[in-house]
Amino acid sequence: MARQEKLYQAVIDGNRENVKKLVKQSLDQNIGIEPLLYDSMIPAMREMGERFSRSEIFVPQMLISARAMQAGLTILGPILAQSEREAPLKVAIGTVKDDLHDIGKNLVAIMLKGAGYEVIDLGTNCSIEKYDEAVEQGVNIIMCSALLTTTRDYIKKVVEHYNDNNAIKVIVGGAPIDQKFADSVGADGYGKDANEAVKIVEQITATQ
Ligand code: B12
Repeated sequence: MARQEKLYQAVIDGNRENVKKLVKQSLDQNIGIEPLLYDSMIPAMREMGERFSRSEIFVPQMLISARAMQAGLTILGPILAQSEREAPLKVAIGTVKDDLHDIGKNLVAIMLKGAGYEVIDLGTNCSIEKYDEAVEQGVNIIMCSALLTTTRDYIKKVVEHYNDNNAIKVIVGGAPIDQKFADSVGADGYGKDANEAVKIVEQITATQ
């Protein structure tokens, strides 16, 4: 599927209204949600990150694009989250301590809801205590998102915290995380995107 140039540009420009309009238009034209996300909206966020790295833009521009992206997700979310499953299995997801990035986490949460899971969204800046609160509510899959190389090390602490409890599985993801990192900290699973996140949760719940 080709990139929807106008949508891509609207996310880059941080034009919320245009993003919403173009997402609605694309859905009316039966363009699938996944191509919209993976060929247009996510690449636009990646491009913003690259411009930031080259000091061509600064935090406010990244933030404005992020808000436009979130505006698009408010339309796509409810469609993606429709599910038929009757007795949902519970998972908890949060962005780790000191990290405020939440678009990827939100997307993973939406896709999991769509796959029939009950998702406890712990938000951003999640400490171990917050994950523990979810465990107290009966969750046994903890999902950690990290977007900064400085915060991903907190994932190691979360994994170590649950090391002695075989019933709790920790799944990790986010831009600076890969399978090698996940293996090195002893995580139970890794997903490079929201689709893989759902697959790994399905694999783990199938064996529980
Ligand atoms: C938008 C953005 C922001 C926004 C965030 C708004 C928000 N509400 O999220 C704002 C402006 C606040 C921001 C702030 C900062 N940011 Co920023 N930001 C980005 C940007 C451009 C896009 C991130 C994004 O939303 N991508 C789109 C989503 C859909 O992708 P994703 O998050 O990777 O998620 C996917 C997968 O990773 C995976 N996934 C994600 N989580 C999980 C979890 C699990 C369990 C699984 C299985 C999978 C999974 O599935 C998702 C869907 O496919 C990135 C660039 C980039 N390439 O990532 C920089 C980037 C992450 N930011 C960066 C930096 C440096 C910062 C700041 C430190 C800047 C500053 N000087 O203040 C601050 C830090 C604030 C903090 N304490 O968190 C750097 C990080 C560099 C590094 N190596 O650590 C990046 C890479 C930009 C760059 N190239 O330099 N940022």
